[in-house]
Amino acid sequence: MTLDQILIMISGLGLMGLIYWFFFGKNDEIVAVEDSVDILVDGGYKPENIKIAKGKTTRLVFKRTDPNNCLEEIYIPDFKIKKYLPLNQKVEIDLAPGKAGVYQTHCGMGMFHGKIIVN
Ligand SMILES: [Cu+2]
Repeated sequence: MTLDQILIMISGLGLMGLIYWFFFGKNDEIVAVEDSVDILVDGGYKPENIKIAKGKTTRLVFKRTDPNNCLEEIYIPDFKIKKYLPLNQKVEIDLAPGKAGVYQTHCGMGMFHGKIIVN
Protein backbone atom coordinates (compact mmCIF):
# COMPACT_ATOMS: atom_id res chain seq x y z
CA MET A 1 0.00 0.00 0.00
CA THR A 2 1.31 3.43 -0.85
CA LEU A 3 1.16 6.37 1.53
CA ASP A 4 -1.59 7.91 -0.61
CA GLN A 5 -3.77 4.86 -0.21
CA ILE A 6 -3.18 4.77 3.52
CA LEU A 7 -4.14 8.43 3.82
CA ILE A 8 -7.28 7.90 1.79
CA MET A 9 -8.21 4.94 3.93
CA ILE A 10 -7.67 6.89 7.15
CA SER A 11 -9.68 9.88 5.96
CA GLY A 12 -12.41 7.54 4.74
CA LEU A 13 -12.66 5.93 8.16
CA GLY A 14 -12.69 9.35 9.79
CA LEU A 15 -15.53 10.45 7.53
CA MET A 16 -17.51 7.32 8.31
CA GLY A 17 -17.07 7.99 12.00
CA LEU A 18 -18.24 11.55 11.54
CA ILE A 19 -21.31 10.47 9.59
CA TYR A 20 -22.13 7.83 12.17
CA TRP A 21 -21.78 10.37 14.96
CA PHE A 22 -23.92 12.86 13.08
CA PHE A 23 -26.82 10.51 12.51
CA PHE A 24 -26.69 8.29 15.55
CA GLY A 25 -24.29 9.50 18.19
CA LYS A 26 -25.67 12.89 19.04
CA ASN A 27 -29.24 11.67 19.33
CA ASP A 28 -28.49 9.08 21.94
CA GLU A 29 -28.09 11.30 24.93
CA ILE A 30 -31.09 11.32 27.25
CA VAL A 31 -31.27 13.82 30.07
CA ALA A 32 -33.13 12.66 33.15
CA VAL A 33 -35.24 15.52 34.47
CA GLU A 34 -36.41 15.93 38.09
CA ASP A 35 -38.82 18.87 38.30
CA SER A 36 -37.89 21.29 35.59
CA VAL A 37 -35.57 21.53 32.62
CA ASP A 38 -34.29 24.40 30.52
CA ILE A 39 -34.37 23.59 26.82
CA LEU A 40 -32.37 25.81 24.54
CA VAL A 41 -33.80 26.12 21.06
CA ASP A 42 -30.86 26.85 18.83
CA GLY A 43 -30.38 24.80 15.69
CA GLY A 44 -32.49 22.12 17.35
CA TYR A 45 -33.40 21.33 20.94
CA LYS A 46 -30.79 21.12 23.66
CA PRO A 47 -31.31 18.76 25.32
CA GLU A 48 -33.15 16.92 22.60
CA ASN A 49 -34.21 13.83 24.54
CA ILE A 50 -35.46 14.02 28.09
CA LYS A 51 -36.80 11.53 30.56
CA ILE A 52 -39.53 12.56 32.97
CA ALA A 53 -41.61 10.83 35.61
CA LYS A 54 -45.13 9.53 35.13
CA GLY A 55 -47.86 10.93 37.37
CA LYS A 56 -46.19 14.18 38.34
CA THR A 57 -45.76 17.58 36.79
CA THR A 58 -42.55 18.43 35.03
CA ARG A 59 -41.92 21.89 33.73
CA LEU A 60 -40.18 22.38 30.38
CA VAL A 61 -38.77 25.86 29.96
CA PHE A 62 -38.05 26.60 26.33
CA LYS A 63 -35.91 29.50 25.24
CA ARG A 64 -35.37 30.14 21.57
CA THR A 65 -32.23 32.04 20.63
CA ASP A 66 -32.26 30.93 16.99
CA PRO A 67 -33.91 33.49 14.66
CA ASN A 68 -34.79 30.73 12.19
CA ASN A 69 -38.60 30.85 12.06
CA CYS A 70 -38.61 27.14 11.43
CA LEU A 71 -38.15 26.79 15.18
CA GLU A 72 -40.72 29.32 16.30
CA GLU A 73 -43.33 26.73 17.19
CA ILE A 74 -43.02 23.67 19.37
CA TYR A 75 -45.44 20.78 19.02
CA ILE A 76 -46.05 17.95 21.41
CA PRO A 77 -48.92 16.26 19.60
CA ASP A 78 -49.65 13.54 22.16
CA PHE A 79 -50.33 16.24 24.74
CA LYS A 80 -52.16 18.46 22.24
CA ILE A 81 -49.55 21.16 22.80
CA LYS A 82 -48.62 23.74 20.22
CA LYS A 83 -46.79 26.81 21.44
CA TYR A 84 -45.26 29.84 19.89
CA LEU A 85 -41.72 30.49 21.07
CA PRO A 86 -40.84 34.18 20.89
CA LEU A 87 -37.17 34.90 20.37
CA ASN A 88 -35.13 35.17 23.59
CA GLN A 89 -38.09 34.64 25.89
CA LYS A 90 -38.80 31.78 28.19
CA VAL A 91 -41.91 29.74 27.53
CA GLU A 92 -43.03 27.29 30.17
CA ILE A 93 -44.86 24.10 29.37
CA ASP A 94 -46.05 21.89 32.20
CA LEU A 95 -46.46 18.21 31.48
CA ALA A 96 -48.17 15.73 33.78
CA PRO A 97 -48.17 12.50 31.82
CA GLY A 98 -50.37 9.76 33.15
CA LYS A 99 -48.98 7.08 30.92
CA ALA A 100 -45.49 5.77 30.29
CA GLY A 101 -44.25 5.96 26.75
CA VAL A 102 -42.12 7.82 24.27
CA TYR A 103 -43.59 11.06 23.02
CA GLN A 104 -42.27 13.04 20.09
CA THR A 105 -41.77 16.76 19.97
CA HIS A 106 -41.10 18.72 16.82
CA CYS A 107 -40.95 22.16 15.32
CA GLY A 108 -43.70 23.72 13.23
CA MET A 109 -42.47 22.12 10.05
CA GLY A 110 -41.38 18.83 11.52
CA MET A 111 -37.71 19.37 10.71
CA PHE A 112 -36.35 19.32 14.25
CA HIS A 113 -37.31 16.60 16.63
CA GLY A 114 -37.01 15.63 20.23
CA LYS A 115 -38.25 12.90 22.51
CA ILE A 116 -39.91 12.85 25.87
CA ILE A 117 -39.52 9.54 27.58
CA VAL A 118 -42.00 8.96 30.39
CA ASN A 119 -41.50 6.20 32.92
CU1 LIG B 1 -39.05 23.55 11.46
